[in-house]
Amino acid sequence: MTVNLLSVAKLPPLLDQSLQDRYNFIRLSEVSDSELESLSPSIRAIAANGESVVPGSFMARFPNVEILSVFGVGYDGIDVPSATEQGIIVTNTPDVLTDDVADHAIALLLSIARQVPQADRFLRADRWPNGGYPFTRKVTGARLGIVGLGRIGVTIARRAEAFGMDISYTSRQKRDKVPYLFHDDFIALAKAVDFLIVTTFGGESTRHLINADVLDALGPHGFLINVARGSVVDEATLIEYLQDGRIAGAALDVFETEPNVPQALRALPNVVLTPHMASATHETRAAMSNLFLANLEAHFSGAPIPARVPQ
Ligand code: 8YV
Repeated sequence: MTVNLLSVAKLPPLLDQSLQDRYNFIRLSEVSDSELESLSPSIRAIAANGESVVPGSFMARFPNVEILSVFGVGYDGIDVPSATEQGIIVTNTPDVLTDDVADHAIALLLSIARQVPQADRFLRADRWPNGGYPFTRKVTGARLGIVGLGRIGVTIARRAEAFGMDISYTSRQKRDKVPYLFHDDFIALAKAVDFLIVTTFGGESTRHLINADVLDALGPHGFLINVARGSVVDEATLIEYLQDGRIAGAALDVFETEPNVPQALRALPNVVLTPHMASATHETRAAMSNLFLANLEAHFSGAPIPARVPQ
C-alpha cells in the first residue's frame, strides 16, 4: 500500500518528483483545511525542510504519523519533544552538507573582508578610470572566532587554518582534541577576534545570542558572518551597529524573516548578503535528497534509520 506523505515545505524539484513517484504525495499548500481534516488519519509521513516550523499542535492533527523527515541539518523549527511524545521519529540530513556550508562561510568571510561584491559593482559602474578601489582588510593571519564548534564549525576552522588564521571558539562545552582556544563566553570571544562566524543551532536557546553586548565586543574593526539561523542575531540591533560603523561589516546567508530582508540592511554598503544558499549546490542538494529519501525508506522497510535526530 502506498504511504500517504504530507509535504509542508518547498523541496527541490527532483526530490519532489522522487517523492511523488514513491509516495502518495499531498502538498499542504494545495489542500483545503477540510480536505486535510478528512485525509489526516491516513497520513503516515511529513516532509519538511530546515526552515519549516512544525509545532506539536500541528503534528497532533495527524494521529497516525510515524516519521517527520527534514530536508536540512537544522530542525530548530520542529517541536522534537512533542514529536517524541507523540511517537514520531524525526530525521534530518547532516554531514552531506558540512563542506558546502563551510565553503560558503569562507566565501562570505573573504567577500566581506576583501569587498569582492562591492569592488565588482565599482568596476561595473566604470569608476576604475577615476582611481583604484580603496584598500580592504587582510584575511591571512587574522583572528577568527567561531560560535558553535560542531561539525560545520570544525570544518570552517580547518579551512581557516590554511589562511594562517588564529582560531578560537565558544561552544556548549570545551572540545577535546582541537587545537583552538576555547572561550566560555561570547563577549570574551568577540573581543578577542577580527572575524566572528556564527554556526550554532537556531531556536529559542540561541535566540539573539549575538546582541548589542557581543557587537560592542566585536567593535568597529570586527566583522560578523552568519551561516546558522537568522534568529541567532538581533538583526535590528545589527543594522544600527552597521549604520553607525560600530562594527566594520557583516556577511549573512540567513535572516530573521526569510525571504524578506529589511531594506535598511540591503541599503548598507558594508554587508554581503546571500539568500540562504550555503548548502545549495547541485552536488550537495542531490546528496541531501538521497539521505532524505533513505531516511523515509529505511523507516518504512524496518531498516535502521541513517540520520535520526537526537531526542
Ligand atoms: C537548507 C539549512 O537551506 O540544512 C539546513 O539546516 O538551513 C539548509 O541547508 C534548508 O534546509 C533547505 O530548505
